[in-house]
Amino acid sequence: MSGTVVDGQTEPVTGQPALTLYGSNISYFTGKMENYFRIRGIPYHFESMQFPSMERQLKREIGVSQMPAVQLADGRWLTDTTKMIEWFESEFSDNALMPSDPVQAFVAHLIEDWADEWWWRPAMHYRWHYTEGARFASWHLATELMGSVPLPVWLKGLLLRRRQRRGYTVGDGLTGQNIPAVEASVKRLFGQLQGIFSVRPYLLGSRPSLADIGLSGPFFRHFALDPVPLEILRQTAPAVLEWVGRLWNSRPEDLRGEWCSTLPDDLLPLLSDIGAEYLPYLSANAQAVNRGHKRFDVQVNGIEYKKARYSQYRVWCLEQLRMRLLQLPEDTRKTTQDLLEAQGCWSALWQPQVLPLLPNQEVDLPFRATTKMIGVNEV
Ligand SMILES: N[C@@H](CCC(=O)N[C@@H](CS)C(=O)NCC(=O)O)C(=O)O
Repeated sequence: MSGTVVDGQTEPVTGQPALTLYGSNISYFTGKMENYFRIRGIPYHFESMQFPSMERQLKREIGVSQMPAVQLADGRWLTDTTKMIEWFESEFSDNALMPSDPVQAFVAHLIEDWADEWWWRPAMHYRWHYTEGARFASWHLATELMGSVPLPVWLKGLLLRRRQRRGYTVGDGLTGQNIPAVEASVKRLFGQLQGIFSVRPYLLGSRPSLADIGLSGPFFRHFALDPVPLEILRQTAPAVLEWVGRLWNSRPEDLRGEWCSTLPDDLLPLLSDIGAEYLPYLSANAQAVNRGHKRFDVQVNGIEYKKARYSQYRVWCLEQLRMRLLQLPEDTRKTTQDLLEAQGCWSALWQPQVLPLLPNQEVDLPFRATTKMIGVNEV
């Protein structure tokens, strides 16, 4: 599947497109990157990644096999949505995706990171646990990405379902016992966002920010696409569905709206969930990596994840959050610390004190990754 997207319209591929976005049109991080390109008005040509044929090329060009990957017109390859967005943003002089208030700017980075890393598991759960979602997604991916594999589509679908469950759902900490609580946490998020998008169009004002782009990852190609969470959204959080469409339809002109003057109170429950769930998980992951454990049990906010997969990449995510805090000017750092402390987001950020990073881990992003988000094929 391919097409050139210019100004929100899909057009037949006629001329030489500026850059190529390789991925899948039902992928979490590909969808996030597309939302970014559209908001910035960056034209791109979409190509579905082909497996297994592209795997070697991806490892050669970007160090790992993951999606999306971007190839620039000059032939260079890029990976990792967070660092790609940062790189493209450095080409603009207006810093238009970041709120002018540095405390809110830090919160935007924190929300992006949380959206990328924490909502991945529940998004994968809703897709691959329920037959309805798993049938849809496995048929789609088998035909979109694995057309050259000489096996019947039903068998490719079966292999995909097994791979995704082993790698990302029951193989990454979900159990019959914790699924109801994990689903309840997703519904709580839907409710919180329903409240926010009922009173303003985007998370931090009347214009989209990096925080909205981050949350488009779990929402655009998962919660608002997969049958089970989509029905929950329709019934309980239609303002969130409106936001998904609004963001997808946002253009560079929409970057002229207003920011909220101070951090809105309705974002505080999101921060306190980050402090109760995501940051303790990040810290437990770093401790597991420190001890050389590839699997670990972790209890956060009353939910026990069993044999969750370690992630070397997420050790780096924690380091990035610390670095962003330490880079703030002293008075802003103090205000941000007060805010984070009040929402229970402070102490987990600093544990363990020394992070088990690999030598030069991720320093070459967005051109080259050291690690994948999760070692999906590792036993
Ligand atoms: N940190 C990366 C994560 C990319 C990622 O993990 N993408 C998923 C698909 S949406 C993937 O390629 N997984 C690799 C696999 O399943 O082998 C980013 O921001 O781009």
